[in-house]
Amino acid sequence: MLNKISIIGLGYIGLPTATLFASRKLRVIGVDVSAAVVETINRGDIHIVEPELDILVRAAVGSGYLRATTSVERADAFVIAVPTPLAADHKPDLSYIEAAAKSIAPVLEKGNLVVLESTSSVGSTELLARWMSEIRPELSFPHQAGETSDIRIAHCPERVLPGRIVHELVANDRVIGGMTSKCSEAAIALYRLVVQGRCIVTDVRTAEMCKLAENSFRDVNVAFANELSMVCDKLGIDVWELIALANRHPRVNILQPGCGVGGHCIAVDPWFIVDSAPEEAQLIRTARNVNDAKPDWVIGKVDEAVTQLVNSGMPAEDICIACLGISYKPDIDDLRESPALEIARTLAKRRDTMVAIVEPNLKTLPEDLRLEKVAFMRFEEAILEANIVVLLVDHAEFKNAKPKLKSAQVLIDTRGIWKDAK
Ligand code: SAJ
Repeated sequence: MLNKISIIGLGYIGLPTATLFASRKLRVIGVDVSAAVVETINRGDIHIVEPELDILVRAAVGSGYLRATTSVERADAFVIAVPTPLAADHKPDLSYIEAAAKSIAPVLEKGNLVVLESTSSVGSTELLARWMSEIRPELSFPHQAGETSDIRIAHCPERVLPGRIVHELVANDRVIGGMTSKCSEAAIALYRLVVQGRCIVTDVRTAEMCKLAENSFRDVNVAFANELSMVCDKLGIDVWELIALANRHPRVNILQPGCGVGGHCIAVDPWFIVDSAPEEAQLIRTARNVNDAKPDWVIGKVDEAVTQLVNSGMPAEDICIACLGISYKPDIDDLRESPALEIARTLAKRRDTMVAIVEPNLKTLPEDLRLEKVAFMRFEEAILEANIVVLLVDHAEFKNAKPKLKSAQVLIDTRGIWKDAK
């Protein structure tokens, strides 16, 4: 019976997932290591920006079906949605999964289901089972007892797009990899409560690899667009016009170049494949390197513009560079692995010019950007002040603005949205 569900990790995936189960009138215990996050949620508020999430959290907490806490309690099913960042040398850091496993193990009871949703390197779900079994030797786990195990374990990677999480959590198909058939069946029973897409069963390692392959596919395709943008710049061709033309071919669909690839997923997950198969994953590694190099290329363009202005007689300290957008993609506040933030940070830390940062999705600048000669500005103000305008993120506010820049102002539009601004 699935009466009580525990979600471990109340971030971008865990919190919406918790509210979804709560909206189906299941008792949900959300667990997070941060007391501040727990307190915010129990007030019915949210600590992240995601469309519709505030309404869902308020309703879930208000109805009494969702409660947050810092310590794991007994439940029928546990869903782990903790981060899997990169450690040194681009290796997957599974320490959050290990900590989650070790916090769940003491409260496990016969018949419980544990689902790992966090994006994981191949083999992580089996490791999770081992970590828990070491703490609870009197219970049997699937790697020991197969179909007769006391505890069911499955991997069901989250595949939702930040900005559309609430919709995609319900609508997307789910890939479910149980460690045994019974594990898969138990996981399907859980997800069927909330998912309208199909729940498709596979083995646990294929489920892990499926998620990594999806994000690597996107990374490779964005790398192609980013490489094209640098080639076209060298050859004096408008890359956005080129892509629009090429995409008229019925079997071509080139993605959009930008200032780099960010986020906690696409900029991270391909390295998990490279780590597992370093000799074989040549294209995936190269794509990562192409995308990681794009911010430096943009900084090179800013440097060229600064040199031009200095050569025309303007003192460097009078030059104002406006960085428009620092989140990792449009219309969200998420700064994780953001190439735009990396560019703004590099320019800000030099302290030779002034830097104006515009980010409509943040209320204040991140701590390390609160520096002398760095200002957090409104869009209109920055456009007036700047000598060099660097459009980094295609936020709706910028897309809708359609500004007319003065002839002396330099525009570096990494997203190709201001064709008529100059
Ligand atoms: N980007 C471009 N050009 C494009 C598309 C994306 O430069 O044409 C950049 C974005 O600006 C951003 C980065 O790529 O910096 C990633 O953005 P995204 O919108 O492609 O993806 P994420 O990281 O927000 O979410 C991805 C999704 N994966 C796929 O689309 C295959 C999502 O479905 C996953 O659930 C999510 O990763 C995750 O959690 O793994």
